[in-house]
Amino acid sequence: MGTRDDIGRFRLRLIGIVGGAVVLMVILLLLPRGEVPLPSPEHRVEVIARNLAVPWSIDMDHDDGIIYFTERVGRLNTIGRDGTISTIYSREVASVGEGGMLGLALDPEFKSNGYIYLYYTYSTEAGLFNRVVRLERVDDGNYREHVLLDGIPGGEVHNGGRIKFGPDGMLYITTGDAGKAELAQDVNSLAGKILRINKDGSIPEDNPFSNAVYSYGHRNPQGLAWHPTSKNLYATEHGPVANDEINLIRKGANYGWPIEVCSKAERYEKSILCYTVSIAPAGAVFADYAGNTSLFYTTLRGQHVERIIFDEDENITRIENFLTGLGRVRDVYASKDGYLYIATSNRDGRGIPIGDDDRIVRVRLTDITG
Ligand SMILES: [Ca+2]
Repeated sequence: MGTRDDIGRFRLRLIGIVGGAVVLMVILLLLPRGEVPLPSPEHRVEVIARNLAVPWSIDMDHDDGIIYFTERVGRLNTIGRDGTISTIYSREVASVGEGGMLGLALDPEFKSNGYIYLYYTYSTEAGLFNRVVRLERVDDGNYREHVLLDGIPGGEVHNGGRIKFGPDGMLYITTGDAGKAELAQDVNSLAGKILRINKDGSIPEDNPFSNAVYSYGHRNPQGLAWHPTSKNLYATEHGPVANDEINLIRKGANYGWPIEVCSKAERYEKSILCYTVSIAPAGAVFADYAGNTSLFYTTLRGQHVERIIFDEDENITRIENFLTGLGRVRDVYASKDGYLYIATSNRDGRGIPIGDDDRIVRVRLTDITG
């Protein structure tokens, strides 16, 4: 920071941003009030929630079609089948920097137990931390928190925050290095890891380090997805400046941070995809599209949804971009009835919110045309 070149670049960037904002405002002024441009019309994007405060995770109860999503400020909401949005739970969180109410997962047996899992940042005198809790419905209709995993190092940046149930029925959790890069290499720290716990919070017997750690050497992973056939786990990860990674996650493996990025050295897991121009990949999901099993993931800096098409041996055959025009996008969810649900992230402090940002939109997979 601080060299003349940096300042020059910063000014150029600023001119670019301001110029872009002016063009955008002119476009907005030409539109009917309240309307915001959507991605190119052939995608048939439908806005299902608007004026949100950084929606971070989406999940769905497939039995009744109700969508659940978090807002980073500390709210858990539902979208009913009639489109009604309700806040069903809220709590104080440390919504500072990249922290706040982040991950969300419904129990695999949600229909019978109604359990909802959350990952959020909180503040104590000792600093910022993250924890994973299970919400249980109590008699008066409110929710009670049952803490499953606590004391995950937090920070103003790099809180990870994605939680998802794997095909093994266990809960996987991405954590960031909390701004303390060296913690990622310490297998006794919960920072900079992909964690795995049983759904009651206990440690699975076959975890590699007798604690919650499943893989290590991560900087700030924010997306998890399992291949539907092989059950292989893939994760997205934000790199420093560039070097964002898509990784195939193996139990006990070291992904290199902060010693290596996009690991060129033998002793670290090599990313399956390394971005030398940063896209900041976040939420991820597998879905079938045009006859191919594909890994979809949102990109914050890239401002689109990206898709990797694999062959039968899970080698990458093609990479495609979709859905530019929404701004920053944080999470993507694939419903069983063939839609992708996508949450924007333009009010996260790094975007340029317009109109009714943030939004959750959906697009039918068959309507995505490239
Ligand atoms: Ca790495």
